[in-house]
Amino acid sequence: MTASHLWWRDGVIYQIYPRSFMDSNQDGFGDLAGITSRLDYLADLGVEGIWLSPIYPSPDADHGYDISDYRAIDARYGSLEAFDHLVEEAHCRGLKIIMDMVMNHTSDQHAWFTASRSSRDNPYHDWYLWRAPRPNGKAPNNWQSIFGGSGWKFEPAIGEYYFHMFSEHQPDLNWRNPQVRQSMLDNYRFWLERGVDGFRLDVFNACFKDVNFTNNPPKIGLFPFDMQKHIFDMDQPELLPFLTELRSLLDAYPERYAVGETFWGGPGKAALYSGPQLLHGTFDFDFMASPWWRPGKFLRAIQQWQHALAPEAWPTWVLNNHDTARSASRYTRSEEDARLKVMAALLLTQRGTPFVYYGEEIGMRDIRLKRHQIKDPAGKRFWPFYKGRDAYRSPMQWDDTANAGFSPAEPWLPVNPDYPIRNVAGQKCDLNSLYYFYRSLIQLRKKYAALREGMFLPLTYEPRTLLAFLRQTNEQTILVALNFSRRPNRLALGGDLLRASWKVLLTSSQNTQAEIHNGLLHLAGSEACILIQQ
Ligand code: TEU
Repeated sequence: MTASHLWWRDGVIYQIYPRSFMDSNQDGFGDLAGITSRLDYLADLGVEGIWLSPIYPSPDADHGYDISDYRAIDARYGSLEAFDHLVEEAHCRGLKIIMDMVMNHTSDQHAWFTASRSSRDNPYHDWYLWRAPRPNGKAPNNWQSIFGGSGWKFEPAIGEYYFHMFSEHQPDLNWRNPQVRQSMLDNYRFWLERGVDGFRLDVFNACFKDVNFTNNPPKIGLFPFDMQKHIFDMDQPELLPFLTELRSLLDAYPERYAVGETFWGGPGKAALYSGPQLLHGTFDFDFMASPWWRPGKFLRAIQQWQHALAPEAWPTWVLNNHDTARSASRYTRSEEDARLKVMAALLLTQRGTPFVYYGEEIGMRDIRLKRHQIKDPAGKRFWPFYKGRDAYRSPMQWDDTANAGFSPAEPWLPVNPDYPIRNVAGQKCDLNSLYYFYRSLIQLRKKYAALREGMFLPLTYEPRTLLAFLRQTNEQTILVALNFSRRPNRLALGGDLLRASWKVLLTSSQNTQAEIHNGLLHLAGSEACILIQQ
């Protein structure tokens, strides 16, 4: 790699949900040795970074997002030695490792909280958000838990309530206590010293709360959490200096990276926290949240995100993660992958860092679960109105052997029954597969600077069926044309674009019609086509 190449800026990052990726010790639960055994697959796909959802010890009230020890590995995943081995093997292949850091809350089983809840005099008591009841005995204010109900839980032995923005087993830390900040920075240092290359920061902008615990004002919404303006329980001004401090720590090591999961907000909010002295990147979920198969929605999300970011900030692009229905299930109802190729081309030709969620590259669909199969606490609580997030966390489909080659034992969540026809091994044998399309797109990004750093220039405004744009540097012009319709479509080229001569770099269609006749670029139904000006 050249010195000007930065893995987190120029490469693609792949998210692994570790318990579902690969099981090496035959207990039906994915582990670190399993991930290590599949690094060649990831290197061959062409990604450059791997983000691991939490692998720390956890009682699993929220599947690892409730951490009980920030400096160890949960025994179900392996050990610190297995982790060091994974990092070493990843680095040998030019792959970087990103840890998930949950700072807003810990598990209620964390030693800090056990001490904190033991008595009001304990030195750790102030590490969490404890408040006396109101005179009528009720919760201190109207703040809610996003997992349902009041965010306050009464602790009779203490005579106080503690706050939890997520489940009651995830108490929120008191970020105004300097020892909390220092301990968390020390946790980062621990992993940096172990060779970790970056961090994904879970709901980082919820860390500080209003110092006076002021009630949030009401607003119209569907769920109680949605029926408040979250002015006082997140996004406090004290967050920015902390992010700067964290950035200085990261910058003391070469090429380290931090990407923040902006909680509850659109591009404007996400943009506040990314920049040269802040986080390297933040997520804007409007791109992912576009619920309809409408090119105009995607174009607007792209433009709003670009517009919100300062020129020196670097965007991220996400279509899938462990909290949201898979794009394959959002945009298709069958086993047909044509639309998924259009989405892949959209994701991987943006200016910014694309994130790919495990299985997205083979078009994994959500699984269907019966009530007794639900594992996600949020799903258990809200069934049948909300079935939780298990559906998009099912085991990776490696091949057509038992349990999709994920494990010989019964997996912790069911494998999608479509695995005999949808798996990595099968798609690797088919040059027209979605897998090959992702791989080819990633290769194109590596080869053409315009796709990584070029300007984004839309060619279609208010698009209804066809989204087209240029990616352009001084030396290269690349045209991306995405036909959102199942019918053939045409893009009118004018001026310089018409006079130029174009070569097709990649198309998703076996019946491609990507030819220019009389100023019109012809596309087959659902064709995604990438051309370069010669
Ligand atoms: O997600 C925060 C978040 O926005 C989700 O809780 C979202 O509101 C929810 O999934 C909708 O169903 C992060 C993690 O990605 C998530 O897995 C954790 O549950 C959560 O934080 C708490 O740590």
